[in-house]
Formats: sequence, C-alpha cells, structure tokens
Amino acid sequence: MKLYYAAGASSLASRIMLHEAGLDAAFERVDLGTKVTETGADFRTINPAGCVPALLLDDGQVLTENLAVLFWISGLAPQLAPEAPFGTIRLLEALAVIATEVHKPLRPFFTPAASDAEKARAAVAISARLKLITGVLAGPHLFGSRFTAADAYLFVTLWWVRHFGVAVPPALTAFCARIMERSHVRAALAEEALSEKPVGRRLG
Ligand SMILES: N[C@@H](CCC(=O)N[C@@H](CS)C(=O)NCC(=O)O)C(=O)O
Repeated sequence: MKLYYAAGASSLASRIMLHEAGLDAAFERVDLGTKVTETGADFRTINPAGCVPALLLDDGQVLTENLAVLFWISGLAPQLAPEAPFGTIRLLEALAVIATEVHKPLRPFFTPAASDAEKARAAVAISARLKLITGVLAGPHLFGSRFTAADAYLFVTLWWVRHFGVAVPPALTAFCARIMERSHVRAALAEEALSEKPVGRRLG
C-alpha cells in the first residue's frame, strides 16, 4: 500500500499508525499547493478532493478521509484497537470528534484570509472541546493503556493547536509529551523532517 502525505499534515497520523501496526507501506509526498506528487502524478486523479491522507491499497482501491484511513489501519492491528465491549464504536466516536470538533474547526488558522475574530471564535470552540476530551482520557491514552488511532490523530491535531497558540489543558500537554516518547512517533516525525515544534505551513 502507499500513503499519500504532506509533511506535518493530518496524514502524519496515518503514517504513525502504519508504523505502530508494523505494516509495510510506501510514502509519496504531495505538494498541496500544486496537487502534484513527488513522482509527478496529478494527485487529483488519486483523490479528486485534493486532500491528504489518501491510502492506495494493494488491490488498487483508494481510501480517503482521516477517519476512514485510520479506522481501516486499526482493523489490521487488533493490538491497537480499544478493547471490547464497544471498542470499535468508541474508536469511531473518538475519531469523529477529533475530525469534526478539533481538526475541522482549525481551518481559520490555515486560511490566510481568515479574520482574527474567526480565529478567536475557533480557538474558544476548540479549547472547550479539548476540556471535554480531557474528561475522557482514561490513563496514558484516550482508551487507557492501549495506544490507538484516536491517540495518533489527537496528537497531530494538538500539534497544530499548540502551534497556533490555542489553549491546551495541561492534561493534554502531558498527553502529547507521552506520545512523543513513542519510538514509532519519533520515527514518523523524522521521516517528515519535523522537529518537536509544529510547522506553520498551510496544511489543515
Ligand atoms: N476531510 C478530510 C480533510 C483532510 C485535510 O484537511 N487535509 C489537508 C491536510 S491536513 C489537505 O490536504 N489540505 C489541502 C487542501 O485542502 O487543498 C479528512 O479528514 O481527511
């Protein structure tokens, strides 16, 4: 399989999960501005929406959307899924919250034309949601002792949240520090030439 990615974009969560799951994958970089990949392919022929992540499966199918890609990788690695009962649906629930209540609301911060008022409104909404997430942290990870796709996705979105100076509850700052200690996370960051500080390019 092959993951289409942009450095520091949300596709980083899928890269982390592929490594955590021990799956073999190729990685092809996408220029999100021109929509051309590093091999010269027109990325819109792979994902017409022009967004990463896109995961090309070995049978030629392409999966898009963070939620779907992360959920699919989780299905290949039961050791990275929350335990029953209700583990699968709770994982979907968490991924949906991160996609719609943290990732998507960050959009004004990635939009040069967005006003300060739009950014301030987004910051308030995101911080409020992060407080709620803090309330369901079940230990070192969102689901307790097991690292899951929800942790990978939350880590990446918190990376941007911190970069943009949006308030992060101390419990989630500590969460990020714990996730940063994982060898596969560090490897994924290194592969995208990311240091500990989040990037400031247009990504989200
Ligand atoms: N709904 C999509 C959004 C993904 C997304 O926002 N991707 C960004 C990078 S983090 C992107 O590719 N932006 C380029 C663009 O929208 O043109 C998903 O959840 O996968």
